[in-house]
Amino acid sequence: LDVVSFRNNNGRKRAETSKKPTDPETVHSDVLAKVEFNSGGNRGQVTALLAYQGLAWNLREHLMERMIATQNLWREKDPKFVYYLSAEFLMGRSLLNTIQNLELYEPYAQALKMLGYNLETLAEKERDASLGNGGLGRLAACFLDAMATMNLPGWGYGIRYKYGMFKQIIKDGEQMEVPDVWLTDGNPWEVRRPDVVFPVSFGGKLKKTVTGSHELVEWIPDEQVIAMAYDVPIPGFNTQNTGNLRLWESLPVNEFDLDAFNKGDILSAYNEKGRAEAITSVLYPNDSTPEGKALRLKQQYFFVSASLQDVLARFKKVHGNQFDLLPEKACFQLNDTHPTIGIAEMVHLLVDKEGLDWEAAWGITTKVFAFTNHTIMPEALEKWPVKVMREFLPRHMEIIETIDTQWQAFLEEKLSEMPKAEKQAAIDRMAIVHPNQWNKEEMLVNMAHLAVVGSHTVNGVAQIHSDIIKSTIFKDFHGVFPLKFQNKTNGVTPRRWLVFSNTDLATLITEALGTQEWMTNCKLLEGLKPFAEDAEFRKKWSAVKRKNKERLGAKIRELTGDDVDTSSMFDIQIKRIHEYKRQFLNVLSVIRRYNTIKAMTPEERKSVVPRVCVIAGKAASSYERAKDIIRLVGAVGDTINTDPEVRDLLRLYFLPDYNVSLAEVIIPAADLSQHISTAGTEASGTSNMKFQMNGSLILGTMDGANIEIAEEIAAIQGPDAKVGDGLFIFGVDAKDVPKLRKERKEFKTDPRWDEIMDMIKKGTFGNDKFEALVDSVNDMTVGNDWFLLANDFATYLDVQDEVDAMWKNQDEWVRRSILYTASSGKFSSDRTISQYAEEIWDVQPLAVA
Ligand code: CBF
Repeated sequence: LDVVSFRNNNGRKRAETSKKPTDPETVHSDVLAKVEFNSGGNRGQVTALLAYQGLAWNLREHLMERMIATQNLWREKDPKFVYYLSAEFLMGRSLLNTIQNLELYEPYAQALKMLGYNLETLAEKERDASLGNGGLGRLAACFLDAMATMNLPGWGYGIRYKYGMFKQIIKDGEQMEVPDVWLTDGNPWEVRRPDVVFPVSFGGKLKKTVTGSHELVEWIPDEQVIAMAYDVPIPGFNTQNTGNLRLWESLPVNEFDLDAFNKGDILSAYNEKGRAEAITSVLYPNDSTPEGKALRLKQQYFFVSASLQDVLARFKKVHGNQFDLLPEKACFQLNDTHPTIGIAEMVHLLVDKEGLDWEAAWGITTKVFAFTNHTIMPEALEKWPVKVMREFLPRHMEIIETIDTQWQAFLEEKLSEMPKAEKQAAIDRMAIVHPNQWNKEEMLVNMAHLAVVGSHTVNGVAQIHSDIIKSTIFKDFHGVFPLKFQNKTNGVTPRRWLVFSNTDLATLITEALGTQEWMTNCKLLEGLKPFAEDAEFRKKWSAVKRKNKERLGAKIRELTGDDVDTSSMFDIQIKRIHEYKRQFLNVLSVIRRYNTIKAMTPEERKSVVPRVCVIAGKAASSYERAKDIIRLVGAVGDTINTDPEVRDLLRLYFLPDYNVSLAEVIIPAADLSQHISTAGTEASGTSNMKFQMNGSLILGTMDGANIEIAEEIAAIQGPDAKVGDGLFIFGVDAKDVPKLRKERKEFKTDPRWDEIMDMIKKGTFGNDKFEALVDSVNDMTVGNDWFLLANDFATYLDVQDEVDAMWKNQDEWVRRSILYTASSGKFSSDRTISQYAEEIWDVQPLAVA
């Protein structure tokens, strides 16, 4: 690669390829060449789709060039790598992200103009790569961005789902799920790698041969598929380094059964192809809800097996069979329990394929895996029936049983001081294979327990969450291995979530700070603090917000047909629909607001703060209660938005098909954002961080990362500020939740609550009475209203009043908004990743010079 150096805007020395296309004419002719040669398109009639594809193919070439340079350097220096194993990568769109990461906006925008297109409009042609459900998948995408930007040797490994997260359509108020056919027009951002293929096996039986004291186990599978790699280059910002996301597609060993076809059995001729391709067909659309399908286990094993084989193949090219060096060269981060079968696969590969003895293999395995837990929702902690595991992965089931036996023997010794019964109870609680608590006949493999036992580090994703896992789901394990447990508070990439999606705010920040260095060193945002006191600056800050609100207003018009007043407060709650996230509570307060306005005289109404409330998010397809909530939002919205007495003061919209691209429009436009989960239930949350960066005030509970956001906002205000100052905080404390749940029967509901429940039950909103939803929070039995909506209702209404009062003081509101952005530096994924790199992975940056 022909490399030259130059100085960029920040005055820092940086390397650049000589091929960087900085003049629009070159870009224009390169794109036209792509249109012609890659797709046979006509230069004279470049359709929008072809223009987008031509541009993307052209950019991919630059990315590949950089990626190859990065890989060559890493191959030469042989540093330690991290492999981020994740069943989900919620990437969103790539076009603008790539152009802006490569700092090529001007030449590309101009080249497109020459083709008759506007870059932003064209960018909307791209379908989101929605290979994830929500927070966990988006976190993985932010981490890849940070790893590339920080020059860290590392790859992501996942699944190339043919159908990603379903498209949500709202029909007659109901969520309908439509397949996400994101690959129909091809995916110009990936490179198919028919040269990178591995076999992945399932089922069959074990053949054992004993020689002396050594038992050789041979797995004779009865099903095999081929994993083929697709590489997706990941641009870093302000660096040559380009990372890689390797996604696997499942293919049949034999495409077509000619025999069956010749016998006239045409459908059977495709059987093997159909079975193989099914493995990577669909992303399971569940977030923090259970999914026990065997196909999901096959998906998990499929991508993990291919990834480990791939890493070991590269390792062996350099180090032969010196596997004791593996921990110095590789760390595998398990993104939740989904890739945990990798622990058994590593033992299988080392023992059965490479001939290591068990002790050596197990020693290496426990030094290369690290595990992140992302939720304490018990139903999301995966447990596979032994029967299913044995059927599909007989050798792995046996390996897991051996791990469990040795683990329990270790515990016997470790806990030998304990009274016998107590010790046995502790061992049973920590067992990897244990009976199903609801059906003692059935044995389950507890994947979280396997992950804790097989990993050198276990981390939660926000301080409160990391503390909670140590005292709840992993309490016993923490007692045994206190040093294994860490916290790594999540972070989000400031490039996608501020610099590129809120370009006007980014420009204003750069002007104020006199440098764009904050884009890779977010702590510098603190320099905005004095500007919060500057009336001129506040005016500019508000003008940016207003422009972003107009952009969202146009989106609302496009999606609902309604115009909204952009001087109203934009009050937003966007996230997966789940009972613990309490969108229902939000709707209840909107109904309360509606009732209050209705009861006012026209004169009184003049003092009401106008609000446009927006809720968006998808419900898991089988989660009825969550779907009820969507219907209720729609029904209440229909009533309010068409009521002439109220519609100028209050609106409620459910925006369909929430995804990364929609979030990029919504977040910069928010005045207020709601993060109102029951304390102790949201592991971290990451949209709260994105809203904070974009200067949206936060209404929330002391839960997940809200707490650390509150700490940062307090810190920037000075030593006299208390945690919570500057935010709108309400709700019970996490530590009181168990007790309050037990006292549910004695709880006296607020009369305003009762009034609203009666309204819903009477059918005030549409034709529906939402019985099941209302019952889920009202029937005063222990265990009902599990997420304590009734308990938090009154303080929630009080804090909403505080929000209104603060809005009336716009100077103070905008001042706070600036302080939010100024204090958001901690929540850059660069900070999170540097902590993972130093404290878990032991991986050092290595940049292309
Ligand atoms: O850690 C990333 C996110 O993961 C979840 O979305 C998850 O799927 N378990 C959690 O619910 C979020 O709190 C968390 O921020």
